[in-house]
Amino acid sequence: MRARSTMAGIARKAAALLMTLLLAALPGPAGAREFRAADTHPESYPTVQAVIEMGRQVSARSGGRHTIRVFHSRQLGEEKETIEQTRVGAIDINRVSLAPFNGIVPETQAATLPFLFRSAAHLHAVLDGPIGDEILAAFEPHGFVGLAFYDSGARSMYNAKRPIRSPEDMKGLRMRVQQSDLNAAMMAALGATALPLPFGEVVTALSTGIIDGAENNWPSYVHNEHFRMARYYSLTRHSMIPEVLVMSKKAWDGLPAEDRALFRAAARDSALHMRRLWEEAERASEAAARAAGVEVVEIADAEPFRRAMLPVYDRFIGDPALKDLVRRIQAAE
Ligand code: GTR
Repeated sequence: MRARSTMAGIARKAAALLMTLLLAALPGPAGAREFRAADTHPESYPTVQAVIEMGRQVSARSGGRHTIRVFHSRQLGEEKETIEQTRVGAIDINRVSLAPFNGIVPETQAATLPFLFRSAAHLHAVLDGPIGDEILAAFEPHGFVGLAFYDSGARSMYNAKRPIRSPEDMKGLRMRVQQSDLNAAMMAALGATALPLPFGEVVTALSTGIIDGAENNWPSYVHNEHFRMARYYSLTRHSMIPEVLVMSKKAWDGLPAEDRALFRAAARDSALHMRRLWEEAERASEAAARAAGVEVVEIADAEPFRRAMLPVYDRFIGDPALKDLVRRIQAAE
């Protein structure tokens, strides 16, 4: 009797094991999978937190079928490299600045121009409306699906040498720029030497003196430790380059329509979540820099900077369709 029940127990266990193995060998329900997302910033940064939030939403809305794993702190590489990896499908989701996309998606140049957006309200009005959708759609022929924009505030000049008050103060400074020809030209137009470098190399380049300074928003300057070496932060607020969240077209094409809608909605919701985090991050980073003794230089009149940078409009926005895009951005209320 006992022997028989032991045999039955073993048979039951073997059947259960067989079932587990069979299930593991089968594809998950409707293409369930983990999506790999890249970000250059550290975990605490608002963009990283926003993609983590998007992942929560995607899991909840897909009944746990899909998850997003965020590789922050450039674990998957610098922005230019992660963009290429996203194009070939090795990375599924990428949160990057529009600037490193300038050479790939021409329309991104329009939103990268200096002194284009007048305020955060103007930027939101443009990006939340049809112009924003048009720029997002422009990614598709190049192997990406534009999902949403994230805020990035205003970028200002900082350096280790001297307070910058006017374009004359920029002369001869070696300034790092994002890897975008437009940004290099913008910096050169001010008389500085523009050095395009990956973001992750800025800290070392500052501490070894390869560069004198760079330009960025408050949170990037503080969260990435640039403020420890570059002690002068001048509020030029010369550009407001949006961040973009893209999905690899390869990953997108593998999704059924209802999952695509789910990813789009979760991305857009994460952008709103990000906006709240962003305002707080800007405030906190500025306060941290000031508390650490950074000399913050108010620029009473940014007009000389604007005038000096203006030639980049004609140089990069020659194409009539791009000209029209810029005109519509400027005209938006
Ligand atoms: C930051 C942006 C990063 C990166 C960086 C840079 O503002 O969030 O994605 O592009 O600027 O200057 O390289």
